[in-house]
Amino acid sequence: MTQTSCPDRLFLPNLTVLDDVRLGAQSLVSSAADLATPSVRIGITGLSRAGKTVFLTSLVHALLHGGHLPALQASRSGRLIGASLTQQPDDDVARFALEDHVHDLLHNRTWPNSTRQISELRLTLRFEPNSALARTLGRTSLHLDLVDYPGEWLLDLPLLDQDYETFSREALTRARDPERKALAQPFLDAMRRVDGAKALDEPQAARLAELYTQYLRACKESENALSMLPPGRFLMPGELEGSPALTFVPLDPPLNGKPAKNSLYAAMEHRFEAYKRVVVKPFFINHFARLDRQIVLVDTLAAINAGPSALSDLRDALSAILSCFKAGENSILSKLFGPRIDKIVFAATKADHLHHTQHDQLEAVLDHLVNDARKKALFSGAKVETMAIASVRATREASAKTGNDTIGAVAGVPMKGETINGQTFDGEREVAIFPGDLPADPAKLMGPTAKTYPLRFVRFRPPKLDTRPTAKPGLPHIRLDRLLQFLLSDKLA
Ligand SMILES: Nc1nc2c(ncn2[C@@H]2O[C@H](COP(=O)(O)OP(=O)(O)OP(=O)(O)O)[C@@H](O)[C@H]2O)c(=O)[nH]1
Ligand SMILES: [Mg+2]
Repeated sequence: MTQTSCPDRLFLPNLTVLDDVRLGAQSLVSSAADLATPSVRIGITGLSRAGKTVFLTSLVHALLHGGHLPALQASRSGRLIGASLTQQPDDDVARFALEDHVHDLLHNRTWPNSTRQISELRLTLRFEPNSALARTLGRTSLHLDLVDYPGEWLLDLPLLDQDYETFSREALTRARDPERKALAQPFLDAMRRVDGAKALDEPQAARLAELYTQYLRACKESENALSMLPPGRFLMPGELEGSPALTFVPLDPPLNGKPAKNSLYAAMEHRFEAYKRVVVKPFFINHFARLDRQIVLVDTLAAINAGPSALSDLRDALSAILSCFKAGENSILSKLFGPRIDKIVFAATKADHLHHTQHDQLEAVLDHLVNDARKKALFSGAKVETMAIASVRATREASAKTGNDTIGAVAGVPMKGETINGQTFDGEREVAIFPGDLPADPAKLMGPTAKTYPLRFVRFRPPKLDTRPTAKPGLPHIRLDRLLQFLLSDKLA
């Protein structure tokens, strides 16, 4: 595990003074509510398929059902008395479908589908405080507010700080990158055939948007597992399915100065600004600007497996996203005028795909990935920790002898249809897999001389639970308790 603290600095995306006042007012309201039962709003941040929904399900399930959490001091010492689901703070947000996800994991042994809309859950913990002051004040409960959303939408947050010209330049540079060019070609060809200075032609704009969406989808599905794919609603539109808000694309700036108001370029610029104002900003203000603590889940293994370009793409995406959050130590003033995120955990998810002897290397790769953001001081004095976790441990460890050496393997039931070395699995049979070794130096995975370290990697089914009365309750996991200890120990003191 690696701990860091960064120099003090405040980061805000492009919000107006009015937005800040609104946020300050929201903070005042929650500060007043704090006097009764304090609440911690925890952001579960992660790109699509990073493991947010599984994480949230497993975490809440463990706290509700007295799961095995020995590294969480309050749980180990018996001070954590219980947990219950209580009325969520926002009436206009769907409730997280906890029961459905638990049922799928436990009884069907299937993973949840990709998340299509935002949802929320409030979990109230009851505990016996350590400190005499907390006991005197009767501080014996803590609300945890947790939000789940489609990972693609996260990629929209960096747009808040961009104008249309910057968005277009960056998006088109990426589209022309050798890694992406073949996938972007139909869109780039169509774009070359239009003149942004000419009058808007609605079917033409719709066709361009369709080609642009197809390009983003192809990047997501490609073996390169690319991450930087804004605008997020193009891939996961939610309630905006078919809406004109999604009919804009990046365009090269017109050669002859500012185009006329009725031009294609001006229309695209207008729609981009509308998308930011109507879609991205409310999402940010309502769900992210009020976060107290943050868990950033990263599917590091998928990116390692896809190779150096996927890793550098992921690093850029993380850096861009993290620059949108306010981080730093909370003071009374900052609490009144918009609280900052004072603790961030970076977690490499799905660590159960590797033998535990490889977990340090996995953490080192994640550490390397977020180093860029750290150098830019994006964490601003917040306490930061990096760890390798599995929200639901789908494997057990095994070892195999090769000559005089013993190698660490993992055993589990690969999902139906998964293949490895030409062998296709039926979703029932357990197999042991030696996933391969990660390099001791993560720099070998990224940078100009980097190479791909392919792992033998299959998706495992969720585990079959031990139903004997002596079995530990809850879903098996790796370091979920350590993560909670880092995140909540002070709140449960
Ligand atoms: N073995 C293992 N697989 C996991 C774990 N967590 C997630 N997965 C796998 O990763 C996939 C994605 O997990 P989700 O929790 O749905 O990811 P998400 O971040 O919510 O994705 P979106 O909803 O698309 O944004 C799952 O379908 C599983 O295949 C884990 O702890 N162990
Ligand atoms: Mg999800």
